[in-house]
Amino acid sequence: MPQPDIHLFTASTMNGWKPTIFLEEAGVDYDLTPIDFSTKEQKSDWYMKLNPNGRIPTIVDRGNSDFVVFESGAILWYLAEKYGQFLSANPDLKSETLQWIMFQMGGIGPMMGQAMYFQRIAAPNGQEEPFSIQRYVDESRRLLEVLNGRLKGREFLVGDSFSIADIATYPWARAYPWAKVSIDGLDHLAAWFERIDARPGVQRALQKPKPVPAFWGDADDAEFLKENAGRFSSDVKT
Ligand SMILES: N[C@@H](CCC(=O)N[C@@H](CS)C(=O)NCC(=O)O)C(=O)O
Repeated sequence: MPQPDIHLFTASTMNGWKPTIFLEEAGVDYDLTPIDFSTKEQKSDWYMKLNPNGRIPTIVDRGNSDFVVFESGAILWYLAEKYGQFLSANPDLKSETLQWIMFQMGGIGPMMGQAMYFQRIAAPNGQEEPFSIQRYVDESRRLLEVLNGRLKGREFLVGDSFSIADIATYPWARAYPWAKVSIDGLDHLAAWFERIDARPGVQRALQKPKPVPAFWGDADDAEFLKENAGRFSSDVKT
């Protein structure tokens, strides 16, 4: 049996699930190697040769001379071009898709990531920073309001079909309970969550390498809370 083209290195986090969602939704065969944060595998010499940033995700394309792609937005773009899925060929729609990906990569991800860090890692370790928490929760809420406005009268972020803009944005925005950001009154956003939650490819992806119900507010997982807060003692951020 030939090996699949795509070898994905990832973990169960918001950035980590983006390529997994693409590959499951596209129905593409791939190998997945889980990266273990507890042993700081993402900072190991072998991994940092693939990803100089020492973070997940990364892909290696065996079908393209082992070409390596890091940065989750660039990975989605690469996969969309390779497989001709989830990115319109129409130049304007393509530009809109990339605009919403940039909005996620520069806004939703970093701001919600900091809201999570200060509440889920710093605070349980005695570094309670109300000003920082307020700043990042407020900015995250503002960004979710932008998404809500965009989704008014639309099923998806761009055009009339599921795209890599939805894939990039969903794991972060959907983790609003973990970031403790309210979505009260954001009905278009809530309806979009329901639509994406229901997709079988998304559901399969969120099980890999392992499910984390605490992100979606489904479970009060004391063991996970403790393990997550333990990241304070290292330089692992999200
Ligand atoms: N901009 C990068 C961010 C990647 C990132 O921050 N990944 C986190 C998981 S969501 C990570 O690997 N954290 C481990 C660490 O900080 O060492 C991307 O989008 O790929």
